[in-house]
This record gives sequence, structure tokens and C-alpha cells, in this order.
Amino acid sequence: MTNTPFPDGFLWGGATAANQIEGAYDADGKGLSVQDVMPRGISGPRSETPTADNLKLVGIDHYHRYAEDIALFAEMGFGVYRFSIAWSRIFPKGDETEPNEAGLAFYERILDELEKHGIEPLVTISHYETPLHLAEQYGGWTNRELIGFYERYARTLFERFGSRVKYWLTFNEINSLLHAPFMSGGIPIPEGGVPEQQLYQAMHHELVASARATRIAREVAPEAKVGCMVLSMPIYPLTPSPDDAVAVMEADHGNLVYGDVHTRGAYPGYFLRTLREKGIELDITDQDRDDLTHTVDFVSFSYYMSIAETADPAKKVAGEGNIMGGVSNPTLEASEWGWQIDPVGLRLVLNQFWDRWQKPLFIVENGLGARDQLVEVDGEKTVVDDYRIAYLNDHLVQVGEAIEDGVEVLGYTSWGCIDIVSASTAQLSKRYGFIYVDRGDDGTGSLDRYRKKSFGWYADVIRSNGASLTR
Ligand code: BGP
Repeated sequence: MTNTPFPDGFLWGGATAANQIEGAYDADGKGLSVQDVMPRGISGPRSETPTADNLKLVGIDHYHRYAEDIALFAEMGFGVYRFSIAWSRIFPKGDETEPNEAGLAFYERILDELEKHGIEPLVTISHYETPLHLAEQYGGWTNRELIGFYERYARTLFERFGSRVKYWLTFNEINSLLHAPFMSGGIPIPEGGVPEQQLYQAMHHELVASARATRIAREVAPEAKVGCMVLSMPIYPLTPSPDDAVAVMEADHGNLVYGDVHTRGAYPGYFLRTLREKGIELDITDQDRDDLTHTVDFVSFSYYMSIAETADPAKKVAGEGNIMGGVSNPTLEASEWGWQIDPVGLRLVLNQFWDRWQKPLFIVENGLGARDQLVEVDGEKTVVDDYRIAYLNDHLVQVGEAIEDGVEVLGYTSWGCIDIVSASTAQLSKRYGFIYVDRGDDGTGSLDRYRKKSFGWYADVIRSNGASLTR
């Protein structure tokens, strides 16, 4: 194929997370994670114990149907599959000294299946799945002890799977911590919110843990490539006023600091200013500073939407967003869940990250959450999801543009390549997949899988290495 900007060996695939796909929440010695008490997603109330209305307890039963699912991924021609390991399958409470063998064995079976189909695994070590015990007994990532527990968990994974898994991500969307402390950092939220001092300390602990994992991987699994993972959301000035431009710069800094630390090995000056102005003093040891110098091999990120920002309080019309919001951009259309669709923003983000960090980039989440309708076409049940095809096509065209701009992109894994439970709303009706799963928001359904129209479309994109995209 010549008519494509995508380089040979570009990794095409899809992505999921354990808590949204596996189900089997208490099988084979698994402990509870924060997700097991979040029946309504990020903004809903948490439950004391797991409740039947929590769709994640069953998910799409990938725990038992993984072979069928991976075979469908292979049919689309996936070269890579991103999944996460549920921390509480490996260390059920999080603070044990010995791992749960049955949990490790499950991921061994997943790796066997991927290997059988020649699909490269891309593993997220922690994807919004902190063991509940660490949240309740330790206060989650506000507690320095979490670094040691995470270190033991990461070491266990590198020792066991390091020779089979080349690409690792330390924390999913690490920059979501301040915005979703319980889901992202296992930090219980008291009335009035978590004090900022504690949130920033938790952020520091995660950054140190991420760097330590990178250091351990170098020792234990020298072939492995370790990346960070950030939620990307380009921010546009609402007007051309310099004040709006400064508001954008400051909002941007709040997100870029994570990648800056991961790629440069120290906190940037603008972040120290933020801490000073907030009157926050972080507990940073000499060992922490040394750990932070272990920088990542690549940067990965999610991309769904962009947002705007303004310095003028009178013009602030809140926009819906993926975990973190901003000001609504009047030039863009939004999805049914209010996320503003902006393919060009993906090219901008790719260029910004590449210019800033000079590390290979991996797009590990992108897609459209939409309501789908199962229909019958030529005797086969399917979904005619032209809206999803249009969204993905237009974003991939922009990835091609960025590659032409000289950005090094390792691969692309579209989010929720099979329908899974939504992270923000805990719904099943917010679907991203190429594969429809028969399960509704009320939990009923056969769990049968059906190929959507986008399934064949994506297979063509992969087969042609992007040449079939409509420009
Ligand atoms: C990201 C998360 C994912 C995922 C995705 C889509 O923030 O890393 O876990 O779910 O967003 O979000 P949602 O499921 O809320 O539509």
C-alpha cells in the first residue's frame, strides 16, 4: 500500500480496561476494587458493598468469554490489544506480600490467546482499579505506603510477564487524579472534598510510583518499554484576547505537568509556582527525586474531545467533558453525552506532545460513545453505525496528517473495541465497540456478541494500513 501516511509496523488495535469488561468481580480470589462500589460511575454515590445494580460486577463477562472476544479482534486484524490487569486479582487487598496465583493465571491465559493470534499485548498496570482495602484502610494514594504496594505489584507483573509483554503503561490517565480522586486514586472523598494538600501529595506519590515501576522494568524486563498515559484534551482560547491565551496556558499546564515529569524527570517551574501560590508544601524525599529521573520510553494518551477556556467569568459556559471540563466551544458539535467532537484537535495534540517531549507517542484511546440499535441486515444481526465510522475515519485522517508533520506515532488502539461498561456513567448504553454486546442498562441480555458495520470497516483500515480511509 503506498497511498498511506501510516508507516510499516504501525500497531492497529483496540483497548479495554479490566473493571469495565471482565465481570467476575469476586472470582478466583479477586478482592474488591473501588469500582465494585461505584454503581453509578464517577459522579454517583458510592455503595457500602457491591450491589446488583452495578453493571461492572458482570461487565460483559469477558473473564469467561475472552477467547471468543480475542478471536473477533483477530478477525479484524488487530496487531495490538490494550487491556488492564485488575490489581485486586493479583493482590486482593493490595497490601499482601504474596500474589494470588489464580489471578496471575487468568492473565497468562489472555496472553496465550493473544500470542496464538499474533496480537501484541499492551498492558495498563493500574486503570481506575485501586484495591478497595487500600482506599479504606490507607486513604488511597494520599498515603506514601501505596508506593511500596504498587512497586511490589508492578515487580510481580514484570517478573511474570516481562518477557511476553513489550508495552506497559503505569497509570491510566494519571492526570485525572485531582478531578476524580476516588476512581483515579482510591481516595475517599469526605464532605467538602479532599484537601488540595492531600491531592497534590497523592499526585506526587503516583508520579514516584510510576518512575519506580520504570526503574524496576529496566532491571527485571530490559526488553520492556514503559510509557505513561495521560488524558489529552486540547484547550482553545474562547476569544483572541491575551488574557484568554494565558487562561489556556495555565489550564494546559495543569495537564502537561504529568508528561513533563515523566519525560524530563523533575517538576517544572510553573508547577512549583502553583504549589507556592496555593501554600502547598509537598513531602519530597531525596530518594523520590532520584526515582523521578527514571523517565519513560514513550508517551501514550486518550483523546476524545477538545474544550475552550476564557479568563472572563461572564463568558464561562461550562462544557461537558471527559472527567475534566472547561468552557463550551461554540464552533463544535457534541456527542449525545456532550463531549465536543474535534478530529483536528487530535493532530494538534500529537504535534504538541511530540514537539514538547520528543518521545514516541501511542494513541491508546479514541472513539465515540453512542446509543446503538441492533437490526437485522441480510439475516444477520448488526448495528449500522455510520456515525461511529465517520468519527473514527475523521480522527484517523488527522493522525495521518500528524505523521506527515513528522510526529512519531507507534500505534492506535480505539477505545472499547467491544461494548463495555462506561467509566463515567457506568452505563452499557454508551457504546464504543466494533462488536455489539447484548446487555442493557438494566443488566438483562444474552451477552451474545454481534459484528457492527464498523467491524468490517476497521478490518479494511487495518488491512490497508490506513489507505482505505476517506480523506
Ligand atoms: C477514559 C477512560 C476509560 C473510558 C473512556 C471513555 O477516561 O480511561 O476507562 O471509559 O474514558 O469514557 P466513558 O466510558 O466515560 O465514556
